Amino acid sequence: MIIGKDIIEQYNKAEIENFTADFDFLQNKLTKSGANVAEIVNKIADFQVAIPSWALGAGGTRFGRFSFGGEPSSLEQKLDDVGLLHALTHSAGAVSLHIPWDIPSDVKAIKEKAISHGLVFDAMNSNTFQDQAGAKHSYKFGSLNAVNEDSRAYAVEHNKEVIRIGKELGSKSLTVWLADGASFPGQLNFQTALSNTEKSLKEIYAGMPEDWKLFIEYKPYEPNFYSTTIQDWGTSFMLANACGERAYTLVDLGHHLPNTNIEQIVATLMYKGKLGGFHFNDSKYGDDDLTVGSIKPYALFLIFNELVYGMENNPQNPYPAWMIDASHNIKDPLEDLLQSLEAILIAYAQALLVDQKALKTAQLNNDVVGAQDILQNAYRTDVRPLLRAARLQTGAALDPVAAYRNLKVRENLITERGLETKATGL
Ligand SMILES: [Mn+2]
Repeated sequence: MIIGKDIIEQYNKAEIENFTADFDFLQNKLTKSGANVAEIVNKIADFQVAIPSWALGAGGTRFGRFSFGGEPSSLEQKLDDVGLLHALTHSAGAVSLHIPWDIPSDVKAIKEKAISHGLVFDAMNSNTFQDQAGAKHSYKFGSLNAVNEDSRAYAVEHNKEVIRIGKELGSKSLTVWLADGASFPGQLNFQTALSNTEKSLKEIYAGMPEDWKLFIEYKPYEPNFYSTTIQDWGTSFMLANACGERAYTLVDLGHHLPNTNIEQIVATLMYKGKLGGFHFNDSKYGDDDLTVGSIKPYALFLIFNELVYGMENNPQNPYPAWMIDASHNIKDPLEDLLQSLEAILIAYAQALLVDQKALKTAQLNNDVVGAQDILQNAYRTDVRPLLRAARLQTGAALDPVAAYRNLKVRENLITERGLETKATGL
């Protein structure tokens, strides 16, 4: 299924009157307070978030998986799904592939397919957290950190293969997330595990083309429950520094223990020029992989406030690679991703509204009440008309979820692909 511009235009016509009234009201209000509305709308329109290929099918838990029909069963179909999201929002202009789930059989055709949907290939993801059929060596007791030299070399070689495939597609970065760790005390020597990991990452880094970046992701626990070799941002930061200039830390919102001050981590990394990638999701307890903004929208805003500050004040930090990393166990994944994109742009728009000059003055005067008010004034603004203005500008749907339902996208996908299809992935 392809959603053409004309269909969206037609759909928007019915919504335009309500939109104009809301937008005019907000624009007047913001302009009076000194905000440059046109500039903010342009920034929202420009913001692009990569969709991971594994988020387009039903996700499962340790206990079960419930599919819902029309899932993409090939790389081509995954690109088509991301194409649908991009047509509806114009904010999902990139896809993040996972090897070995997404090895293209015809690179040229895949590239053409991506171009036809206006998509680029964002970071490539390697997989050393499970053994594939016919694997020569096992990752059961670790990959880049493994005691077993063969497993380690096998994992390094896999990452090099991912780089080769990514290079053909035009990707410019590799994300490494490791499940490596121990479930029981005594199982691993911490120092040996860390040193093995550093050595392996350096080998992978050395195998990257000159214009590539390496993103090192961290996570405190799961699948291992006693220790994880790259457990926190500090370990990732240390390893990135050991690798070199083009190695960075990747922050995944779900990869923190409850109540961790993620906005402070973001600020610290950007100050040091080492925040390379960012994965969006939300959670109540751990790595819950829930829809962005569904549990802690204020925390998301505070994080975006630091991201916006960093993008404006830290030229030493590259523009971060944004990706949604969530799992969709009971919602239609495409609707869930549309909700996540909306939540990301809302938090971004709110952060763009923060009066940075006034905030600095409040901080210099130790005006704690004033500082809080400045942040919360921005957070409590209903910025949705700004998102709609950006969508109108780019030819996206004013209300993407409503348009998705109106156009019966899922029903169409089920007709095209059948009820029993199953996406590769987790
Ligand atoms: Mn992640």
